[in-house]
Amino acid sequence: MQDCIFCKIAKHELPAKILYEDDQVIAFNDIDPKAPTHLLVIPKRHITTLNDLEEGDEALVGRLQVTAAKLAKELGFAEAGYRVVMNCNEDGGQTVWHIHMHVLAGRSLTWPPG
Ligand code: DGP
Repeated sequence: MQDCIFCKIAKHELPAKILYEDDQVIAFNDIDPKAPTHLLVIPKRHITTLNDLEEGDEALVGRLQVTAAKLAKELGFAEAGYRVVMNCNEDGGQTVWHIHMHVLAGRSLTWPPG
């Protein structure tokens, strides 16, 4: 997608603090962190919302979660704990139209979220 900022980050056309990358996913620091650690894990392929996932995307979605778990261990917050969130559409709070997994850590997170 030509105007998608996350596609541009995935293609290294926009700067981001990249923490992990493979052929299918990339993880980088959120530009507007809501916790001491706030990462985004995204598929490199453009998928606009969670509603656009299709049969066959199961492994890709699993890879996002496995990447989050790997980073949690590598960055040292796995044991203390963290939260994974994926927002979908306006009521879900989505503002960037390329699916992404938020990984929040580094403080005690309240529940329920606002
Ligand atoms: P959401 O509201 O769930 O769509 O989350 C979008 C997140 O993306 C939000 O926490 C801020 C982050 N974000 C928006 N633009 C950029 C950017 O250009 N670079 C980075 N690293 N993060 C961005």
